[in-house]
Formats: sequence, C-alpha cells, structure tokens
Amino acid sequence: MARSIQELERNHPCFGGCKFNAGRIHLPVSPGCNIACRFCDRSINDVEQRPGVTSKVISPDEANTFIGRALELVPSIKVAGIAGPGDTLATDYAFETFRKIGVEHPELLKCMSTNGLLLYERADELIEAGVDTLTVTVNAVDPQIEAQLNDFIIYHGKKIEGAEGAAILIENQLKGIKKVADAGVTIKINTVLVPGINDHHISEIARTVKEAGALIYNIIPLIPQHKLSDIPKPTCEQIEKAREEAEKYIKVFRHCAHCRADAVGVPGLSEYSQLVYQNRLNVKNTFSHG
Ligand code: CLF
Ligand code: SF4
Repeated sequence: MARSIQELERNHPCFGGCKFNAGRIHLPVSPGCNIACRFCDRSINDVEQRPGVTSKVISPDEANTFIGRALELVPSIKVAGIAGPGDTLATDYAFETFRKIGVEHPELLKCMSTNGLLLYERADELIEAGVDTLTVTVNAVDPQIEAQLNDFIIYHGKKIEGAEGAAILIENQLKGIKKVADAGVTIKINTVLVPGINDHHISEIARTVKEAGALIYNIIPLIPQHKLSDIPKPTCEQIEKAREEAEKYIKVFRHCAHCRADAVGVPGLSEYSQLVYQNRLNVKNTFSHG
C-alpha cells in the first residue's frame, strides 16, 4: 500500500523528515554494477568486474540482525535503505532483503536507490517487494551528454558503449520511473552535477523526470575522481544555480548528506556505521547513489 506524503514528510530523512531528525540504516547488500559511470571507482563496487562477486557486503539473512542493533542505538530510525555499494537491481539481494524486512519490521519504510538500467523490467518485482520510496540517479536525458558521464552499460549480457548504451539507459530510467510512480511508489531523482558536462542540462532533466512521475529532486556535487578526476568540484554558486533551475519544475531536496552505502543514523547528525557493522565492510568513501 502506498505511504502518504504526510507520513514520508514525518519519517523519511530524505523526503522532508530531516526536520524531525528521522534516521535511516543503509544495508549494503548489493554488490556489482551494470553500468560504468566515469566518476565512480568501480574497484570498490565490482571487485571482479562481474555482479555478485564480492565479500564486502552483508547478506540478506543478516539484515534484520543489523537493523535490531541499529534500532537499539538510534530509535529514531524509520527507514531501511539499500543504496549499493553497486546497483540494487543488478542482483536479487535487495529484493530478498526487503521481503525479510517486511516480515520482521513492517513499520520501517523501505527505500531503495538504483541507476535505473533495469528499472522498467524489474518494476513489478520492486512493487511486490514493498518498496515505498525509490531514488533513481539520472545524470542526463540526452544520450550525447550521458555518454560523457558513462562509458558503457552491460545489458542482457552485452556491453554497449557510448551514446548507444546511454540511450538505452535513459529510456529504461524514464519508462521505469513512470511505471513505478503509477503504482504509488514515491520517487526522488539524484543528479550528479558535473561542471562543463551536465550543468547546463539540469532544467531539461528536472522537467523530464517530473513529467515521468518523480516527486523530488536532489543535486549531488561531483566528487572528482576516477576518469573525471580533473574536473573541479562544483562551487556553492554552481550548486545553487542548478537547484534554482530544477526548482522551476520540481520540488528540490537540499539536505543531502551524501551518505555511504553502509550509513547508519540521522543523516548529517550522527553516524553509527562502525558500531553496527563493526568494520565488516571495507567500502572506501566514494560515490553513493543515496
Ligand atoms: Fe538512504 Fe537515499 Fe533512501 Fe535516503 S540517503 S537510500 S533516499 S534513506 Fe538521503 Fe543520504 Fe542524501 Fe541519499 S541524505 S545520500 S538523499
Ligand atoms: Fe554503478 Fe553507481 Fe558506480 Fe555508476 S556510480 S558505476 S551506477 S555503482
């Protein structure tokens, strides 16, 4: 059943609940990724260059134990989120985890984030797993721009490079957003702001995702690394300008704490990841889908 906007505004730190110090636990159950963002150090997320192979994540069976530990430390946790460290739809672990959480902790909001490559074809499974809120990272709606941010996609076992891969990614993101939004899932869009590549494209992205059914929009400033390490990170003025552009079309979220895939606590206020996961994870500070 779809959660009301009022409930999200009270209880979800990334959909308005920051006023109420609502907390979240990220469960890093999703290894591996199926696209190649040029700003992402995939050595962390894709240890053997294929999905499902890494020991640096927790298993779906362990999720409820970690949630129990986290709730003892931070009773204000209202959201169980899965945001990586790879893509949540590239493997089945995120859905499996949400099903288990739904049984033991039905009171928690289930939040997921994805690059959206498989969103359209996995939309029914996502709805069935009871996901309440979804974040899709959309960095461009023009394949020529997306191709400057993403080298290739791995789609149904095939590597598709450049603008051809980018066009498939964008089409699946937008069709997927529409399908899950129509089913009552509340959607946030994250855009990594990359000066000189997509900073003049923000209003076009915001308009397009709003039309597809997204509710809220979040600008994530580039952390210059990997193949985009020589691009300067956006200035406060550039971030503010991008937000103003987006705000003409869609509600903008301004309290993002750029959380890691194993973050626990109230975003920006407290961090209990080490206590909860006890150094089980060795996830370097890198881009997170959030
Ligand atoms: Fe986590 Fe993301 Fe859900 Fe929030 S984070 S999966 S929507 S519960 Fe929030 Fe963190 Fe920013 Fe993300 S502050 S990085 S926007
Ligand atoms: Fe995959 Fe996310 Fe890294 Fe992009 S940023 S390559 S979607 S893990």
